[in-house]
Amino acid sequence: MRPVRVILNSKSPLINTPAWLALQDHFELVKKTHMLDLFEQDEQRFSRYSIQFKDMLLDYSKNRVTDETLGLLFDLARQQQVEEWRDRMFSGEKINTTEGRAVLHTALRNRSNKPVYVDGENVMPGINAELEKMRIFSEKVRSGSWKGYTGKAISDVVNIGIGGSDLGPNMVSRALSPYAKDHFNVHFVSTVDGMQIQQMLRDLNPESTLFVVASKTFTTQETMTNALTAKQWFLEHVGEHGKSSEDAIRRHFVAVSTNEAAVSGFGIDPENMFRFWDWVGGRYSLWSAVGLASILYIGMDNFIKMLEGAHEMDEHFQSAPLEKNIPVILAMLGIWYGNFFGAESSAILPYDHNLRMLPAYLEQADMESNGKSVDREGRQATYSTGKIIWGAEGINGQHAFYQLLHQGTRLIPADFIASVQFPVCIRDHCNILASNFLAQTEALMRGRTMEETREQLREAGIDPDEAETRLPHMVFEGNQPSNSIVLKKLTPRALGRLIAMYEHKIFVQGIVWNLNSYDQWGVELGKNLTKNILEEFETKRDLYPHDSSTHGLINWFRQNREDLR
Ligand code: G6Q
Repeated sequence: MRPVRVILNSKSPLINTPAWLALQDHFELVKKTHMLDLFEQDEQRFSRYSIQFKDMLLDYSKNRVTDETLGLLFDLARQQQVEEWRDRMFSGEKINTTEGRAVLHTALRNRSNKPVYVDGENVMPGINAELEKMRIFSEKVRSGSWKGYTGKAISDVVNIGIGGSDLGPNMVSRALSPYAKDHFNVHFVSTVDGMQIQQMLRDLNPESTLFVVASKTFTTQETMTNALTAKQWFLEHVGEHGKSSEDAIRRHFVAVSTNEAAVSGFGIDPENMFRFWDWVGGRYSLWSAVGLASILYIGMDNFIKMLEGAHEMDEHFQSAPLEKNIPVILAMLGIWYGNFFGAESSAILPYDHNLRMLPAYLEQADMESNGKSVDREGRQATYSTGKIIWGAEGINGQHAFYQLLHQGTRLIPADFIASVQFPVCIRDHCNILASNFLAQTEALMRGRTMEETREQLREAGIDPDEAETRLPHMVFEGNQPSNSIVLKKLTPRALGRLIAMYEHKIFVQGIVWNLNSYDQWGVELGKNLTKNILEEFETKRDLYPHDSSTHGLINWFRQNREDLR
């Protein structure tokens, strides 16, 4: 018999705490309440359960909550010391205990410039110096005064990175594309599937392409492989022109990293390295030099506006009472559904084409942060933690998966995100998009009763017998919760606020569940086993024991690829 793999001597006490038990009791009383009744009982429900913050409106009235529910949820937040932990994070305390690190992405956008200390050192001068270095560099590139190895200006930036070193700047670049410079493109390479980089390089001119190799560690397998492929491609072209490769690399390769030795080892001049710090987690790094590709695309002034927007949300999060605190409200609603209703997932549904990457970005931000089953003290979490986050551009989803939201058996709370003013408003596109956005949350909440459906079928002239057969299939239970997050316009500032709002929501949930949201040990094991299998492929030998499934799969690759035999 194999030894027990994990020994967790103790269990996290959360579900036996007073605030949790009170919510459990309350849930039993209200779990069947329909939101439509709550709206009918209270004409002020929208104004009482919505908050305007700057240009953003959060309407959380379409949730299965009453004042009592919210009160109990805030009691839980207080019991779990959300405010105390929040202050510890902002002050630079090492709350990422398993890695011994502070969690200070908020310092990167600390536009007040008030000192923030880590190990007795104020981190603000370093942050400001790096911002200044990025401003100077990005202005040179964007103005065309930074020349490539044949004297051409840069027209294309390729960010080579993965995970936190890809999703953030990628999402920001898409979101703020209306602010980009004309005839200036940004591309993102992340997967080690050579298809992606090959297709991209085929369309690029090495004389006017700048590569940003973004990797906190500068050891990530996928990124370093892509960076070497890009370098090789580039040097082949430089060779054709008979230019010095060292000078050419200096003009076309820059690095974003915390690892200077590895950057130099790769052949990138440390002068061309943009730094950040171990207290910036990968999935929280878009505010740091990891944002360089997006800065080159949208310009430093717009990037600073995004930082300002995020800082505004930081200030709101730090100062608003829990009852009026947007990230806290969103977090506690998520806990209500996840831990009491048993909702397993939560959807992110932007009605704004430029926010199409937001679901992918938030999948990482949320699931890598709170996908944990052990609490901060190493005890087993006996309650659900991070929910499955998923989503897509809402209007496309309507024609694909919304059926399940409307009539499926699962409860899936959703965030509907829209902008009121669009950068492009051709003919009636804007009104159609906005109407769909509004109608979907209404339909999810309201549903359609048996009587209403019967009446509609009668009005449509359907034969009564046929109508009775169809009836059960056409009824909508409704009572599906949603938040509407409406931006006046998707500006850099608004985007900054939006992302910071989600970061703090994730933080609050992590605190309530007593997790360390800032480590990610769960990504290690697969990486280690990859090394073993890669070695077996390269040496064409069986070096490590595997289960019969993995062994069989390895052999299937070998049988079907001559070079592996
Ligand atoms: C983020 C994760 C992960 C990380 C990537 C890339 O929080 O740690 O997504 O960003 O693995 O790591 P490097 O930046 O070190 O290449």
